[in-house]
Amino acid sequence: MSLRDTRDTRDTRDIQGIRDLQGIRDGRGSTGLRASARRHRPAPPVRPARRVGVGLVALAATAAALFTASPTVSAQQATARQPVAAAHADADAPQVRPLSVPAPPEGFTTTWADDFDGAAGTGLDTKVWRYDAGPGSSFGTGEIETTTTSTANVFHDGNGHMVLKALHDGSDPNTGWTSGRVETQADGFGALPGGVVRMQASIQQPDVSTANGAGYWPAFWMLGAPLRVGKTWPGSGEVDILEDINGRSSTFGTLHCGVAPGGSCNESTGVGSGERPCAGCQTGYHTYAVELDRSTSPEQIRWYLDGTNYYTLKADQVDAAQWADAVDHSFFIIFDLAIGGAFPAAYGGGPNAATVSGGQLNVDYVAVYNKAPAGHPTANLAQGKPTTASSAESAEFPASNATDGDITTRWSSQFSDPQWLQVDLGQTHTINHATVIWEAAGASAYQIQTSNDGNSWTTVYQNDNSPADIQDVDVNGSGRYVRINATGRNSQWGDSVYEFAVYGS
Ligand SMILES: [Ca+2]
Repeated sequence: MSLRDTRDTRDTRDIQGIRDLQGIRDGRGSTGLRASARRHRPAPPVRPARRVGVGLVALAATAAALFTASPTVSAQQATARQPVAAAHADADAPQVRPLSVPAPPEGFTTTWADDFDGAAGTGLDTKVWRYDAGPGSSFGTGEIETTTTSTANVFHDGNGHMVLKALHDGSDPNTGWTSGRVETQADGFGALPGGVVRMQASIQQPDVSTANGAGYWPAFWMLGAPLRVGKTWPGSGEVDILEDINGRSSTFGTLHCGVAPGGSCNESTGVGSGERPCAGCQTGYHTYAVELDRSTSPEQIRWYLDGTNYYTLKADQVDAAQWADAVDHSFFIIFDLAIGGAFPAAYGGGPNAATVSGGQLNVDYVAVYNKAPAGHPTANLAQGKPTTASSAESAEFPASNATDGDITTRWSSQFSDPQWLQVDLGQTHTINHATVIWEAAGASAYQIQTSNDGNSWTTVYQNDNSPADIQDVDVNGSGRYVRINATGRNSQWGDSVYEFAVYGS
């Protein structure tokens, strides 16, 4: 396990969310609303970088996956995933030592993963994970637990799993619950135009039944990164990869988009698979995944259980603009174990006297895999090259983070215009393609420019209306130096770039 100590911590803009509570349950059982509730919390102070690293598999070189064409996958890699799912499906041995994060599916490369290999009883690495702690009532979903940072509720089990544990105190089933909710600090997980991204986790749902699990609501899901800079839910997008309620041995896959209520995603229900059987999912580990596929026309989202594609949603099933706003950008990943709320209630459940304390959402690993667009160039001339910038928000967000090949680290400028990020390629190159993975806090207007001397610049690409955080463009130029020259921002924050890749010869 390589330890990543360069992972950036989200800073003062930790929670820019909305607390607008659109938690109205509709008649047929909303799976939704979860996102409507980004809690307002006091902004934490900026912290110096901490070197904490438990359980993180940082597949270094991996962000290259975003930018490189499909690799040739060996037969060994292609088959490596199957034994993992099989092992986890063993209902008699749910606590078996997990295997490593699976090799990527054929044609994909691993972008990021965490296998939760921390010591027993330890909490999560807060440079990687953000605790979304506070009263569940603030999420707008009607849930009643309080999520905490306590290792009683969120911990590594020492056997390769992250555990979110719901605990009940007292005799009233409708009060006294604590549990866990965590989300990735990084929010740059997405697909290039023409590419595919797959989010996958191996999970054992809480080992409860319909007899003793009323009110339980585990979830593995993701929210559009624009939510973190003030875009509103559900327009900013939510993809629910796993939800279950009341110990029903089921899974639900859902997209939320557009406006609430109503809109083309039928909010606040969302559009999705509805209830699907998930046999053994309370007693063993199963693999839940979603693929956002931007290589097809129309684009698709596909949901998978143990490798089987059980539901597909196509972009033309919803409004085109609402799809683009919800899907065509980066995301961050969330795990939570709620108690009570609109979704369990819609299926006739809510915590009652028979609801047991101590149910656990166990996560073996979570991984993000990317497939590059067909024909995408592979040799990133900028990676690892000397990179400088006009400014940095702090020492935690240096210019070099934008060319380190790690999709979870980013450069961020001071909160003013203009700003630039410059790479010295070492010698003159012909440059014909560039990729910029902005954070949701990105430029609203920028140019890509080349130079032979680092002083006199030629614009080879210009975007004066750049709301998208994932940009992948052809350019035509040459030079030893290449830079992003940002002249306007799309948020109050700085210009923030996870990765800047340059291709040519
Ligand atoms: Ca980076």
